[in-house]
Amino acid sequence: MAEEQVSEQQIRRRTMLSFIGFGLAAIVPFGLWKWIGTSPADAGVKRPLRRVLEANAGVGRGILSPTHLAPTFPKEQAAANPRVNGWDGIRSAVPAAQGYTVRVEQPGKPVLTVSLDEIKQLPKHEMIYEFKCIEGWSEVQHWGGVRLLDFVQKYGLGGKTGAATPDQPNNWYQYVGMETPDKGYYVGIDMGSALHPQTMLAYEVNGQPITGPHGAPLRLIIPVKYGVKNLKRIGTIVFTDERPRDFWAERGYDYFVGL
Ligand SMILES: Nc1nc2c(c(=O)[nH]1)N[C@H]1C(S)=C(S)[C@@H](COP(=O)(O)O)O[C@H]1N2
Ligand SMILES: [Mo]
Repeated sequence: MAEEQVSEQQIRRRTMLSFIGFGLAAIVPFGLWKWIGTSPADAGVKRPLRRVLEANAGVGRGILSPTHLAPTFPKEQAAANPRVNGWDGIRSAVPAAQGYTVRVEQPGKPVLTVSLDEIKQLPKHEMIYEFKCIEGWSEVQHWGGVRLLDFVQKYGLGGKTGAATPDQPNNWYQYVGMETPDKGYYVGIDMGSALHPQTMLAYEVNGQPITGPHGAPLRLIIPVKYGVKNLKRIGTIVFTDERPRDFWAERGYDYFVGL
């Protein structure tokens, strides 16, 4: 099936799911609504509502599969000067690409240090897709780097025994957490989304090394999530079953912010 047809079908499916969501919202009895209103808040969101958000994230995960790919575009459509948004964790001097290392942690394993040069040994992928910020803008952008999936395979990461593979979810750690070197920005991502074939450790934008404001020398590009999860300037990567802290979830946004 052509890629365009696939995405249209998925859009229809998702539209249907949101209608079901609205339909359910419409029949929530008033008593229940009052109960929601009087229950304690969790990160600024009433607890029953937070449960709904998390259930929705579950629905999202169900739809997510390696066959669900974000649409891609020809190079000519990519923004020449991609928009910049968000400076948390990247206000200090831009680290040099030369000699840059990422710290990788996993329970019961010694800390692993991987250099950018080593990461660049993995197969390079380029991707032109529509980056979406939760604040209401989107832009077709051109990123280059390696698949996070290839990275976990190469270094035997993400699984309770060995590397996490897409077909063995029972072996996965549930989350990957990422932080900037100064810990000023941090995200948590469910493993299914992390292992998606379009999720990338990116070191290039428009065929050139990533610039400071876009997260030099290495950032996360994850098309199945809104911009907030696309952490710039990766310092640490952690695989864990404990939900990693997340900068914007702590400020009231949905934890999963899936697309
Ligand atoms: N370190 C860091 N990464 C970040 C942010 C940030 O403030 N600090 N903002 C996020 C948000 S909200 C968006 S929309 C994207 C924007 O990426 P860009 O500046 O390359 O467009 O980065 C994400 N990653
Ligand atoms: Mo954003």
